[in-house]
Amino acid sequence: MKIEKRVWGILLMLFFYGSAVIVFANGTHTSSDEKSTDQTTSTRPDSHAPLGVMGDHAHGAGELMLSYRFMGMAMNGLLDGTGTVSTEDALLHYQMVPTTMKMQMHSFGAMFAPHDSVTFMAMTSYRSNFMEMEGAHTHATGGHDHPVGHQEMESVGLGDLRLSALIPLLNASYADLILNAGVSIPTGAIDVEGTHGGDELIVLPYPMQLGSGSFELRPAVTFSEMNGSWSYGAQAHAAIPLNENSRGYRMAPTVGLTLWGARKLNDWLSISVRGWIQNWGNITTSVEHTEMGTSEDEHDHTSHDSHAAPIAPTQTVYMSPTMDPNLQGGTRANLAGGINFIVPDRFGGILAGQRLAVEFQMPVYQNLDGPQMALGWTIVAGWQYAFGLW
Ligand SMILES: [Cu+2]
Repeated sequence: MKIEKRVWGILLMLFFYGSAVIVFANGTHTSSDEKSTDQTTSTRPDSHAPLGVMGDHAHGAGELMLSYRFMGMAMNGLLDGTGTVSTEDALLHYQMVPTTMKMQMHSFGAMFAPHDSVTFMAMTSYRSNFMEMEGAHTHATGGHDHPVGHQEMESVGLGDLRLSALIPLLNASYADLILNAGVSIPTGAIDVEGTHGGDELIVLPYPMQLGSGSFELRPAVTFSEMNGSWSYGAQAHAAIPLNENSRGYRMAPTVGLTLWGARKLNDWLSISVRGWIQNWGNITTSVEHTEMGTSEDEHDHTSHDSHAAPIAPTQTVYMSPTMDPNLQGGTRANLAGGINFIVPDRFGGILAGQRLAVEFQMPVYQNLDGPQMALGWTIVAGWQYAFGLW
């Protein structure tokens, strides 16, 4: 009953949030004479932000945009603050330590503008996570055909569903200011299980789960401007989880700021440089002294001794840093280079307006509550196509 109440509370909040959006939409409704100028700029390759930026543009009335985006991400090694921590050092405190992680995400999106004053956007994703770990101990159970202590974990499935309303506050021929009122619906699993060596199934650690488990507000505001062959923009964004999820934890809010500049080389190609900084906090949990790997009901920690070496006095209650809710937060600054490509209008037909874009991202500063896995690099590649329904 208690959970039902909470769900109703969240729905109510979403309703008010939605109402506020509609009020905003109607409020900006009056300046619609300038809207037609949008058509003249929308065919520029750089009229869409670098691919890693979401919700950067709105559409004209009756326009539908479909998109597909692939993201590949690699993480390597551990950081505590800004300093690296070796696997060996981390194993003094944990039974299991992650060494590498690979993430892949296929995102499918649609944008639709019923009116110039509002564009709706929906995005869902299919994710796969793969993590390699080293163990401090050998297992008595399970047949290993790999080096002792080496473990692999995998999780695959649907991510969270993102819905948003984009409200152009300013829509001039050269500049746009867009308010993004977004929400995230927890369609991604947070109870994916795997093994950690033996035959015992455990719930995989936080970074391996596919969703946040919580309803989130995802507000953003984006400004972009064109100046001759150049364009630039800025976006501030946040993700605010609203409720504790079904496993008794809640992700911390994330805030971020991104700045980019792009240069149009001709009518079909632009290149971009982007920098951004992001900060996110640790996980709060109402389940005390519980390892991620074990269920919420009472768990005798010594049961690990059935297949593990005795826990050294320096060891924490968490089997791995990835399972400690207090080792999930951090700050990261990134630099990215990108290319936007569009088939120009002169080609006509269904080819005109087809967009392809790529962005390659590297962190330049990472300060993590650790030991926590360090981000290596990210690549985003995608396709977008907008067309008028009326
Ligand atoms: Cu779009």
